[in-house]
Amino acid sequence: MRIEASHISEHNKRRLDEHRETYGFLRQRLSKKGVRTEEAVKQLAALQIAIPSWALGAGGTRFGRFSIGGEPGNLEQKIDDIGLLHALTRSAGAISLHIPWDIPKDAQAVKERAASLGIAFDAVNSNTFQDQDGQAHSYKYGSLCHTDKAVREQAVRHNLEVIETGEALGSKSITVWLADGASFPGQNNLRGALQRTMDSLKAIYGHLPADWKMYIEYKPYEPNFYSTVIQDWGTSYLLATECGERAYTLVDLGHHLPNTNIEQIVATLMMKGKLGGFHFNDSKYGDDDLTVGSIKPYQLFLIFNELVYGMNNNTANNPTLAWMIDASHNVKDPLEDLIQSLEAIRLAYAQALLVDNRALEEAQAGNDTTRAQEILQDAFRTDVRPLLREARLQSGGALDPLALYRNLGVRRQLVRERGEKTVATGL
Ligand SMILES: [Mn+2]
Repeated sequence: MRIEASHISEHNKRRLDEHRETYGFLRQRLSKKGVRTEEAVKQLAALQIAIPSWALGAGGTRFGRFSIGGEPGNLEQKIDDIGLLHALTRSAGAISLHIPWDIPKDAQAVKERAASLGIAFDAVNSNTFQDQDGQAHSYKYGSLCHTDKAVREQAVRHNLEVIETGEALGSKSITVWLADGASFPGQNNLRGALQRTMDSLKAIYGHLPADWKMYIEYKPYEPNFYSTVIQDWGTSYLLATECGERAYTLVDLGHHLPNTNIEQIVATLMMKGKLGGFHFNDSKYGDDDLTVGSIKPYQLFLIFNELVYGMNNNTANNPTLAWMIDASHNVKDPLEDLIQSLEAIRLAYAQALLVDNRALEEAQAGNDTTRAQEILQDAFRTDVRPLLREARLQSGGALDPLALYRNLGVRRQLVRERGEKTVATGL
C-alpha cells in the first residue's frame, strides 16, 4: 500500500482553515516574544528520525508475543512501512538496519526502493548478542570481550561484514551495542573484559571507511544483571576516545539507571564533541522501550534543550547527530506508535527552540533560580503543535498523520495484503 499525494491534499484541505487559525495565533504570540517562527518551522521540518528495521512489528516480551497483523515479512516490506510513515509525517526519512536480520539480497534494488520513498540508510547495527545458524563460536559468554580469541575475532569479523553491507546501501556509520557482561560476581575479570572489548573495538575501528563513524552504545544491565562491560556513558566515552576521533558515544534514553540526569550526560558529551547519536524511547523503570514522550515528556524537553544549546554552541565540533527511535511495540499498532513517537520528538525539539536563552543566561548569571525555572517551563508549556503541523504542511505531509492513517484504514489494508499472522524478520 502507498499513500498518494491526493490522500494528503484532500485530508489537509479539510483541516486547513482550523490550522491557519491556530498557527496564526501562535505565530503572533511568539513574535511578541521575539521568536522567529518561520525559522523554527524550517528547523523542525529538517529534523529526520531514522526508524529501525526491527520496530515495525510486534516486539514481544519475555513472556509472550502477540501478533499485530500485517507486519512486514521482509526488508522490502519494512522499507514500505517506513515509506508510509514518511509520507504521512515527512519526518521518518531514514532506516537503520539490523544485521543479520535484514541483509539485502539485492542491495541496488533495495537502495532504489528506499530512494523512491525518500528514505536514506542511516547507521547499521551489528548483532553479537545472539548466535546465528551455522556460526562457529557461541556468544553465550560474550563477544568482543570473550576470553577466547577465536570468538572475539568472529565478532570483529561480523562487524566488518556489517560495515560492508552498509557501504553497499550508502550508510555512513555503525552502531555497536553489546550484551557482554556477567550475571554473577567473579564470572568475569572486570578489567580483563573491558581491556579485551577495547582491543576488539579498536580492531573494528581500524577497518572503518574514512567517511564513516562508529557509535558505541552503553547500558547498565540486561541481559546480564551483575555487570555490563560498557555500563555507562563514561565507559563508552573512554572507549570512543581510545578508538579515535570518528568514534562517538551513543545515548539510548532507556539505558540508564532510574533518575539518571540524561540531559547532563548530553551536555558533558557535547562539551567534548563526543556525542554521536541518540536512541529515543521512554520508560518508567528500566529499558522499557515505550513510546517516546509517553511517560516523561519534561525530561525529553530538558534533553532537547541541552541538544539545542549544544548545537548552537558547538565549540568542540560535535558532529550532526544520528537520531533513531529504538522502541518495542507490544500493545499498540507499531505504525501508530511510531507516528506518536515522531510527534513527541519534534514537540520536544520545538519547545526547546522556544527557550529564551539570553534571558536564561541572565537569570543564571544573577542566580535567579525562580526566573530560570519559569523561562524553561514557559517554553515547555507552550502548545507548539501548530508549528509541527505547519512544518508538515510545508513539506507535503499530513496535518494530522494519525487521523489520516486511521481514515485510510492502513493497518486493515496491510493485513489484507500480508495476512493476520505475520512475524517481522528478527522478532
Ligand atoms: Mn538502542
